[in-house]
Amino acid sequence: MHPHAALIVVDVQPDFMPGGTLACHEGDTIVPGIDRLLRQRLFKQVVVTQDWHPRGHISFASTHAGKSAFETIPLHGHSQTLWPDHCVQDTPGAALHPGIDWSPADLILRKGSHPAVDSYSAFQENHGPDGQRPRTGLAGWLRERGVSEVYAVGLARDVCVLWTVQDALEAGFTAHVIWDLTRPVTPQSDAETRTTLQRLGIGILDSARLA
Ligand code: VGL
Ligand code: ZN
Repeated sequence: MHPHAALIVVDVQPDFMPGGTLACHEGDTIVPGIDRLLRQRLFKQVVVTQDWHPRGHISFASTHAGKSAFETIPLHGHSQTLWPDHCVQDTPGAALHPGIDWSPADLILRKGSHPAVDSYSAFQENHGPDGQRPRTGLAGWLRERGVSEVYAVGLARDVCVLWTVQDALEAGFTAHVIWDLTRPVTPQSDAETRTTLQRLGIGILDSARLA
């Protein structure tokens, strides 16, 4: 159906759902739709990302004495938002969500494992101590499999989904967000997210328009 397209399913994990430690607004409502989309087998490749932090990760507010979640600190020359502890390796909140049949996944990419560097995007980590953003290798992996176009779904719309499609574009892919299968961590961010995507030429579409 989409012979040169990959689907990237970003961070659909219990900690990002209502009741989780870093809940996205209505995050659970996208689970059935993503499951349905995976069953349709519309994409040449399916990549799934999994936020996967060690205990005491640099992005956790609890790691920094006197700091609260959602404050920002300077880190490696850039601004880092501090989050509640989330997606700690091998905890139930870090699992791939049990409401989805993950068997169509060709690649499960874990990110955020470096203790001192955060990682929002599937393509590159955030800035590290040397000021660089290390590549995950995903661009090469996709290219070697004939992919030129990516579609992103998952969480959070305003963080990891947004960073993933921006980096996809920069890596030379055509990029789209399947908007109805994403939810934000900050609901008030939606207008700004849309504007950013439109300005960059990243497509915004609904899942109903795919099949
Ligand atoms: C995410 C904040 C911290 C995300 C991950 O998946 O959007 N947001 N870690
Ligand atoms: Zn994280």
